[in-house]
Amino acid sequence: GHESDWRAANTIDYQTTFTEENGYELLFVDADNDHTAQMEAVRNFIQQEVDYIVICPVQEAGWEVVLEEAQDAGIPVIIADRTVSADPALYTTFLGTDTALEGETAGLWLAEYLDGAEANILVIEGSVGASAAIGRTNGFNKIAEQHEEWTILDSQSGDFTQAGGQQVMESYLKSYSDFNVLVCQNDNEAYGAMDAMDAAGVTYGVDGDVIIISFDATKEGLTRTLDGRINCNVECNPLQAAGVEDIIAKIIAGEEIPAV
Ligand code: GZL
Repeated sequence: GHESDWRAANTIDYQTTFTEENGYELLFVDADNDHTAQMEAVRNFIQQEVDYIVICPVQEAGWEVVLEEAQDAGIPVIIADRTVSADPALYTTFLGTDTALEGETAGLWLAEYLDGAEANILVIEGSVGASAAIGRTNGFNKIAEQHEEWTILDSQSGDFTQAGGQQVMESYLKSYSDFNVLVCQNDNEAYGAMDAMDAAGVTYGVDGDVIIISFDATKEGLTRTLDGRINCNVECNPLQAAGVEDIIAKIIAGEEIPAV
């Protein structure tokens, strides 16, 4: 896709790693955050008899059939960035971050920052069905459940986009006036939410009324964290192509590949 700055960095990383001068022919498809388009792209790769297929799955569900087709065609599949719910026997390995740990990290940071104070929390989730959104939600909720002084008022998807973050925040501002924490599951959603709060005169950040927690720690996200507009930004490294390249080298060398 091209939903976020993180995704753009991830894409550039693949395109600058799997180059002709490095000995590769890269067939790259931007499926525009669409699961059906991703499955179609994988089927086309199988038809073209590629050597390896790398999938950054928009959603975790619905991959069993096309993974079986790739396996039947004898093409190793590497699942990258987000996980799939399919049986791990259907693909070579997964390489990506632990988004549940990222969610927990955000919760633990908030607990320390609030030091027992009450929290009325709004959440802008990532794309529906994406393991990154599910992981961050579950991880954060694991900590939230330990704090009876915290209330999660609402949790809706902003699809990891700036427009989505703004739309959800505009809707929240119509329904909620007593929130003091906003969790955005990526930086681009946070930028959109900030635009909405600016327009409504709601203050945020270290000197504002609303604590903002974000994920990705992109360059712009870090800038807004360092200047205090975002209170906490949980890192998620988009530079995964070298790890994928290592896995391919191991496959070529006939080495054992760990499942994760
Ligand atoms: C996380 C990745 C997420 C980023 C978003 O591993 O899947 O997708 O957090 C991106 O910015 O859209």
